[in-house]
Amino acid sequence: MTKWARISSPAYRQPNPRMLAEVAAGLSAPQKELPPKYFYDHRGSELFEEITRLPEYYPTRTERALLEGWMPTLVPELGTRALIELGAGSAEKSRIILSAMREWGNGGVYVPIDVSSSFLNQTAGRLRREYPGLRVEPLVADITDDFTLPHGLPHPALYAFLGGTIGNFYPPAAIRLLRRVRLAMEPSDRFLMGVDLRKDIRRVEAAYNDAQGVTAAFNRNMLLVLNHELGANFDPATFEHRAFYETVTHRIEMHLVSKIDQDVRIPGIGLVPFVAGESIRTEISCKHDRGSVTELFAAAGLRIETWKTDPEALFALVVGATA
Ligand code: SAH
Ligand code: AVI
Repeated sequence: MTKWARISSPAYRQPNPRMLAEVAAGLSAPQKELPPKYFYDHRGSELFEEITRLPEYYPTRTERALLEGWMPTLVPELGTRALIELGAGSAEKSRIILSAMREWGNGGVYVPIDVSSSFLNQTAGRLRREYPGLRVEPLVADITDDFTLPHGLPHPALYAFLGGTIGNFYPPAAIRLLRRVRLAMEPSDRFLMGVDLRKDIRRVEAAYNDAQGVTAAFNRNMLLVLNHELGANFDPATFEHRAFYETVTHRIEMHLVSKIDQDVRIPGIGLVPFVAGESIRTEISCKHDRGSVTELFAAAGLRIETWKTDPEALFALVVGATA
């Protein structure tokens, strides 16, 4: 088996119509663009986990330290009885909150929400074994859509959106998402969000251009997802990983740059032409400060209740309440 054995995989049957429409629209734009949620099949989720352990990728370990220092007091203070987490992934850091809930003496409910279905179910299975008193109710959903939470969730609930994933949404989409959380919240509920902060550009760029090439593999994985899900014939080896900081918009942009002139075939869409040097933008990762988070929250009907950063101000954990 070659490294890119999934090229032109015949495994796809009925393409997801929404995915087909999003890919068709994104690849016909002047700047080709694909939604970052398509990184995350099972392999993409595993690659993201590898990224979190890279020496260059500071966000995860910084956020973990903040959670470890704060959750044992915050959870009893809030009286958290349910944790609802957007884009939960492996829930590795969520365990810090769940352990604090257990310590506090309440088994509680955990609702991890994610698009990466098999990875989410694996996470849920592990958590059920690790926390026998916890009700785990995984939800496979796109958090940019309306989704229905399980009935009878106890309050106060804590809605969590960790990892800085809010940065992967353009501000209007981020506001729509926060507004949806706000509408679901009761007055006693709180929203806990992790945000990657603006800092020395070299530090940020290094986090998205790691020496081992894991981020490059994560980026190219999106093409394998398209091959598998839509029967496309992308050859990932002909695309180069590029990630750079955009100073005006305060964001990392990740691109896949075609090394050659080529036409890629996607059933249901047709031939997608690339000239050498042309790119697909696969992700933005917006970096924030307290002012930009205040604006996002205000537009969504939320207010910052507490703002905590690490000593180097690399990353922030913010608690939001209904305004
Ligand atoms: N919260 C974890 C994982 C972050 S990676 C952490 O902090 O380490 C981003 C996660 O969000 C992935 O698990 C991905 O599958 C999920 N995700 C990305 N876009 C999504 C969307 N539109 N809807 C639901 N989940 C999404
Ligand atoms: C999930 N998200 C917050 C990550 C980020 O840093 O924007 C995804 C990622 N992309 C490249 N490396 C990590």
